[in-house]
Amino acid sequence: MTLSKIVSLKYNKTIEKCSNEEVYSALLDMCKLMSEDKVSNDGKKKLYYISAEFLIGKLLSNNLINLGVYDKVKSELEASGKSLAEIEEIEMEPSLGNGGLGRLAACFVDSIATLGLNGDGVGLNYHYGLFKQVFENNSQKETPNPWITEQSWLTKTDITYPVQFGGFTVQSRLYDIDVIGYNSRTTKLRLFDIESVDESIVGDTIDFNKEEIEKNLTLFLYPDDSDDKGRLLRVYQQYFMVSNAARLLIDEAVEKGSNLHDLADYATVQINDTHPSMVIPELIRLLQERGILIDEAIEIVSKVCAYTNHTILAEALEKWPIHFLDKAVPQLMPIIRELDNRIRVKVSDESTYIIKDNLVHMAHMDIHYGYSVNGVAYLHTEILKNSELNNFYKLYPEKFNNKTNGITFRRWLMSCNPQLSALIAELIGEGWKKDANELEKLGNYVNDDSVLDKLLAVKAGKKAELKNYLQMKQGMDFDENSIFDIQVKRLHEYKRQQMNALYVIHKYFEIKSGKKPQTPITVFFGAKAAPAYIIAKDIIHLILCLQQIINNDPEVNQYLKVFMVENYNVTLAEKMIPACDISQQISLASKEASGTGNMKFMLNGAVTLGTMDGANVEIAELVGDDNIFTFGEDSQTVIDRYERGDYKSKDYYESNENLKKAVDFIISDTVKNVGNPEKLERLYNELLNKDWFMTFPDFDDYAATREKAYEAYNNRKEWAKKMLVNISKAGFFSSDRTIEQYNKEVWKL
Ligand code: 26V
Repeated sequence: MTLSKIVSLKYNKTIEKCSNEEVYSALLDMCKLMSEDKVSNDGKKKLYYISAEFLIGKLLSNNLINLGVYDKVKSELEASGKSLAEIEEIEMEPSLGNGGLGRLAACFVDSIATLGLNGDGVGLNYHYGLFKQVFENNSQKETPNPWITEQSWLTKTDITYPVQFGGFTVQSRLYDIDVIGYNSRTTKLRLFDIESVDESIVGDTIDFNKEEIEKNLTLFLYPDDSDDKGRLLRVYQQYFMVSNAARLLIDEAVEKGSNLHDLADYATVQINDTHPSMVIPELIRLLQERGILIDEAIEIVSKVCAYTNHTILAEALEKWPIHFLDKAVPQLMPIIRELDNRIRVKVSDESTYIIKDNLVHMAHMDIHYGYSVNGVAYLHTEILKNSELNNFYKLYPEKFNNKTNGITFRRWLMSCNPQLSALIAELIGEGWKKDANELEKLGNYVNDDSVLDKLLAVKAGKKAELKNYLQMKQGMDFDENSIFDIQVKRLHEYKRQQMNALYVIHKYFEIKSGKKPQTPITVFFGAKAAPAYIIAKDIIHLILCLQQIINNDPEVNQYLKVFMVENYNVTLAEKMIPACDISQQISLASKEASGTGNMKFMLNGAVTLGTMDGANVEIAELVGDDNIFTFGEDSQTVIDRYERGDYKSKDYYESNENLKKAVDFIISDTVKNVGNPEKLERLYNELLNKDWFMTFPDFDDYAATREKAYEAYNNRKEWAKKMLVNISKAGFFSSDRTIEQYNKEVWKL
């Protein structure tokens, strides 16, 4: 049915006469109707991709593209004086994820649907999602981010389960979101909620009573976990998620004819990081309830569950105190103890035990009782095998495998960059939309001047678009012909936004002393810091102070500007990434498991400035040395340095004049005058006395390499070649490839 038909049935008027809100609502109806006509795979064995996060972003454009009606709808709207871009503004972005892990899950369900696999995403329906970031006095403040509007992509189902906690029971309710695959099939994102959720306990801030579980359970994603009450709430959330998922899985298997003894023929579970790990004891418990003896229940579950590790940072590997689990989910503790005891009998290496010092090590349970353990990039998996999880690798070498992450090209090229998509299609046809490897054909054009010019023109267009957008939305003003140098990702010390900021200070001094860049530079940051992560918030504070100082200094601001966008999210990513010239991927080598932003930038013709970390290593190998700027110590050097424990940042500070000057600037009167001295001094001391993620040893190489990149940008033709090579080699990073590998080597659907 056409849009005008739906509009006329729904409102009894023409599109022209409708408000944007009415058109949006009609478009929602249209997509839902059209997706009913698509088939979903109903094969015997089904994947349950359980994840605490699905950072799906806005769905309208993406769904229109995947339904194959984007262009048609766009022109139909234009003919009626409406703009699809304006209508998109009405949709709220569901903020159901923190960053890479959640966005990866969203790309994966898109690919699962597109490839027509039998698999659903299963998670939670947080009403306020992650917080919304606002800046006040050059600092981050967190406010609630409601996203569920009266009419939304959520469909209420009649599936509901009682979920028992220590001392009380809540009733769940399942909501579905259709995940529409490209031109083919659909699948579902299944989000559980509690019936008794109460939004009214939240005011203007993200503080709320963390003990009223029956009201607050699904209000926020990872509520502030700095105190015990917040951490305990997270345990309740996790159990609620997996208990529902496990029951859904069992019900669906039984309906298809499983006698539960053969459950592994009907279901496989991917545990996305350790957040859903309790699904293992919960499934065992449910099978026992249905009359299966513990030995067999364990054996069955061990054939169903597979685990993905997304980080080597020790502080991010979940370990729950036994007394938490005893309080929240007492029915699981005897099973977890039994699982631990069986390992203690079998295995002599105590470091692999599940319960140690009254803590339950969730990842250990996953590895012992799952059939697959995977890392998310080549280097990451090697580090897991050879260092972080080496003791487990020695026990179960056959369980370990790598699945380098990927991104969906539907959202991260076709939807966010239709101009580049059109140019690509003009050159190599449409085949790449189904098989991303066909992008390689672009390699034939690296010496074609007219193609290179067109590519530069597309980039210039996207830069102008971003300028207009940020001017309108965030009041920013900058030169669209400057170099757009972008670092957008969660704020974490290991990602080293602080090193980027130190370089900006260094550049500011250079310009002041008369050394001006040939092409002006605009440095963009975008990042949320966890509400309780003090130093991360101090880094944001420094960047916002630099923004105020540099952008208002007439001696400098024609050559250098700095911006930190407010509330960086998927919607902003879709505008910033296509406009980027230089993609900053500067984590301390060994610390970034993969990164997926790096892939999105490359696909949109940005050139990477990065360390040999995560998937950067694979990008570097694919594009070759001429088409990437790498710097910094390698992962082994870093790992060895941690092992020796002899890193002293002060030594570098004292022997490096440029670095010292930049670091000292943090506590200069210039910065203190626009900032908060306490925060600035805290950050200064942290760098000088700790610098745990070793920004100082890499600083000189980083600065020199960055200069090289800026220099290279000035040769426009050579730069355009680098852009084209990056795009042509990006095919490997399609999430369709990743999902095909998971299916072939792990799930076997
Ligand atoms: C979580 C936490 C929580 C406590 C404080 C410190 C901390 C640090 C990091 C994390 C991240 C946990 C898992 C995660 O999001 N990993 C990301 O997963 C992406 C998808 O695989 C991957 O591309 C990123 O490199 C990886 O950081």
